[in-house]
Amino acid sequence: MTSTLETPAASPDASPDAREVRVAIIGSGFAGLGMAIALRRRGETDFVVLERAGDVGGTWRDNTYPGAACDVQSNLYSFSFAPNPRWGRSYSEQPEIQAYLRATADRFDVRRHCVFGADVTSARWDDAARRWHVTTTAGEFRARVLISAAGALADPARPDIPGLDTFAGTVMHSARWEHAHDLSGKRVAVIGTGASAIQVVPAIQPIVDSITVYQRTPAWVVPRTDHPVKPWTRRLYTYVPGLQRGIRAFLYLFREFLVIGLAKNRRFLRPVAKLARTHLHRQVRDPKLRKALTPDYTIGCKRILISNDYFPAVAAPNAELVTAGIAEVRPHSVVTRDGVERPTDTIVLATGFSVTDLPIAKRIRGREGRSLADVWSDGMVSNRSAAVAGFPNLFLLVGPNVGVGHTSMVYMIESQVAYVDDALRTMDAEGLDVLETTPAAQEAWRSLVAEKSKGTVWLAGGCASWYLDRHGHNTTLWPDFTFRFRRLTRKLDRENYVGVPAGAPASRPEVAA
Ligand code: N01
Repeated sequence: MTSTLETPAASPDASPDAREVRVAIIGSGFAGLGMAIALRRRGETDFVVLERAGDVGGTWRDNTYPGAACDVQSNLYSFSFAPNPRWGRSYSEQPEIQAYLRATADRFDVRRHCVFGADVTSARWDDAARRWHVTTTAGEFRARVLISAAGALADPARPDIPGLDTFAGTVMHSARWEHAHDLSGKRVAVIGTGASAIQVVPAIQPIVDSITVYQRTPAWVVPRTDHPVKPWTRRLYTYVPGLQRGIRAFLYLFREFLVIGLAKNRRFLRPVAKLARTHLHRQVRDPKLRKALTPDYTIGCKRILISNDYFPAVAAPNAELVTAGIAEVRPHSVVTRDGVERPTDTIVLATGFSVTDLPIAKRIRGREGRSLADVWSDGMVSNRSAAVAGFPNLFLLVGPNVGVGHTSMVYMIESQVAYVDDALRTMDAEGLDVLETTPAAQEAWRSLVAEKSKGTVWLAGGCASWYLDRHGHNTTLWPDFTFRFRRLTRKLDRENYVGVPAGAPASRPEVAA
């Protein structure tokens, strides 16, 4: 991105030491790296990636719990422009995905743009200077454009269980695993039965003294068709890259069929539910345990999980599934609502992430000092999941309504990166200082998402999930085929933005009626 624009005067409170950049990207997970690579690939070098940790990788860097792996096939769960013919398994484990992200960052030479240890504590739009002032734990930055790629699965959610803080043993969240803590011989409580829990439980059950799984809602689980990739297949992928691309396309289409059941007509989910019921029936003999593990909501309402070893681990002699609900935690035990107290040495919180109340939203302040969290107090809204009225020159990756449960999030990220990149190129081409979406566009996108969400399994499937906010609205998932999202975000919808040319007086989008 080249620019001939004059740099406006700094506002009085701007730090003279702040580093000036065209673009600041928050986060270096799949989204932040994808954006950084897109900029590099077209020759842009005036940008930073602000990363709070010491390495790239985002959620794949942080989630190192035993058993951490992807439940989307490796051939699909990777950047389209950076296929990896050397995947070791059909479904990759965390270390391999993290190694892939590190290698991809190096290959496209974006690591030099990363500022590690830079936790963004505040980002504030300065209307006079037409800049974002970004304060981080590694210094201050002034950026024309701010791109938040902080992710939805970034900040662990700690459950509000009475007495949890009084526990004398170790409490760790699945996303902040303490590897130095030896679990062998310990009495371990695992709270939660989501995607993380069903990977942790079978990985630690063989080594612990006892494992108690505290289940609030049972999950639908289908078989995992994981296997090592044979060396000759890897050679084929290397020498015939079209083959891997073909398999990727097949996997993409195959998974997209699920959307018919999830979002269009729930009847099409029946075969999937039958598969899951048969899987449970085969793996769990005890009728009481089987009943406790049987969901009472429509499959797909929560993420469909895949595992071959979760049910056997829960049915193991040293395991217990507890459904009574946790009343309180005491210094050496967990007490359930039925009054039973179970002595406990370690508590694993597999309780997910803050998704509908993204912590980064409290730190980003747009016009008039309002934070994204304030603006989103009645639910996250955006235009095309990427821009918010009142927040000029801010773009969001992995923000509202881009989540997918049935396929690779990387596909959605690449759609978003292309859209934001088009916005940046439009600013260049038109010599714009400011680009801001309109409230009307935001309202239109909200209505479109609400309309598409009607009757979907996420709203009508009879479960409570983190896909819905506290008002019961779907503000996290894209409720349609992912290729439709790509079509709608292929190019910047310029008509839905107000642009302010360099040197022109400010103008702001009309407030929607
Ligand atoms: O978190 P979750 P997760 N008392 O929110 C329970 C991705 N992911 O870390 O269902 C008792 O899904 C809660 O119960 P309930 C993927 O996108 C991907 O497992 O709300 N229980 C639930 O069982 C996934 O969707 C992979 O009734 C409490 C669990 O904790 C996302 O991460 C692997 C509780 C939380 O489940 C999050 O998954 C792993 C309380 N107070 C994760 N609070 C891949 O393979 C919460 N729970 C790609």
